[in-house]
Amino acid sequence: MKIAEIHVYQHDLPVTNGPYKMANASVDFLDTTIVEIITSAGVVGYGETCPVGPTYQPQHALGARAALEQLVPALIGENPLLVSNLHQLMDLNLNGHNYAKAAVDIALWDLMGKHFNLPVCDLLGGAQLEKVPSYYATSVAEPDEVARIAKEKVSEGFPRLQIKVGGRPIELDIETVKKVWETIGHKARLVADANRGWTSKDAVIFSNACRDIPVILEQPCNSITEIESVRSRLNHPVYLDENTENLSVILDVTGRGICDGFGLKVTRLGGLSIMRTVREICLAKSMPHTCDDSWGGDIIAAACTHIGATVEPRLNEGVWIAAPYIDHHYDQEHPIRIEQGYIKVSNGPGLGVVPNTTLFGEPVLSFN
Ligand code: 0XW
Ligand code: MG
Repeated sequence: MKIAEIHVYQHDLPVTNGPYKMANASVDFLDTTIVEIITSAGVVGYGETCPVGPTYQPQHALGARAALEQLVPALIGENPLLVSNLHQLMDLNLNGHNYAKAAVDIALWDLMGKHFNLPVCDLLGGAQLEKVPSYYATSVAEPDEVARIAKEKVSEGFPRLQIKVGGRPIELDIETVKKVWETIGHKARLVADANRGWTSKDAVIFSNACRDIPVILEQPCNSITEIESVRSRLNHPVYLDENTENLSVILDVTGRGICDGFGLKVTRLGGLSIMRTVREICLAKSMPHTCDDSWGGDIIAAACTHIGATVEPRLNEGVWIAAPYIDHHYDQEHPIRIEQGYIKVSNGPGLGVVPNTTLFGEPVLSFN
């Protein structure tokens, strides 16, 4: 079996009830990129990568498609089952750009699952759960509004809430998290995600003001150096998200004990192959982590759910997907959605999602 064709599609995902606001980004619609790999045996695999706008992290949608144009031709004619070899080949054709390579990687895992008639979670080591816990992430908003949404989401069954903070006076962030805690208490686990938006001074002020609230601080400041310098002055656990750019960063920060866990993004790290390695490192170091992406439709949601299902439950911080903010699914029969705070793991072959490609129009890039 050989890779016979690769097509790249562009698709817009409007944000329902948008904009979605974070400390460093406000988005009304997301530009997603879908990779379709077709083999000589007629097996088809799908991957996706969808940075949440151009300012959340250095990765952006136009960059993903430019990188794919550079690296995809080298894959034609290769054996799609040799995923590690194909990563080496991609690296020989383009340095970095893990988030673009991730879309290829995810498509290869989907294809492998279909070829062997197994769900991707089985190929990744086996699901530990039938339903994966999800979490709800609020937009940066007024304290009363965030507390109202938090109450609603807890009553829907979400076991964890991520409260977006940052990009405004720290007093408002303190008030927001206090109001949420007064409203929901221990009914859900709490995270305050500043998305790099706090100065180290803000982080210390927040942590002192909210000393008695059990909340994780996700990516409080911009750089690892800032977080490192402030960590001993914080009363709360710290998770890294945006700084986890690649495997070397994960090895460095776990080795030096810079953080207590991670908010991981499958595509930023380079796909399911690298996530599997990161999962093992986190297991060895007892580091809790999520298996998310920054945005994307059913393909990326399925990929996150499959890897999320394989995480030891004690370390599983959940799988965030964008479904609550998206008005359509790629696969009407097998949509990936959250029900009472949890996502069912598909047991169909591959990712378990068969996208209706007519939604995406003509490919923007095609190679054969
Ligand atoms: C909540 N998320 C997983 C989705 C948003 O795109 C940002 C992200 C995060 O944790 O930073
Ligand atoms: Mg985050």
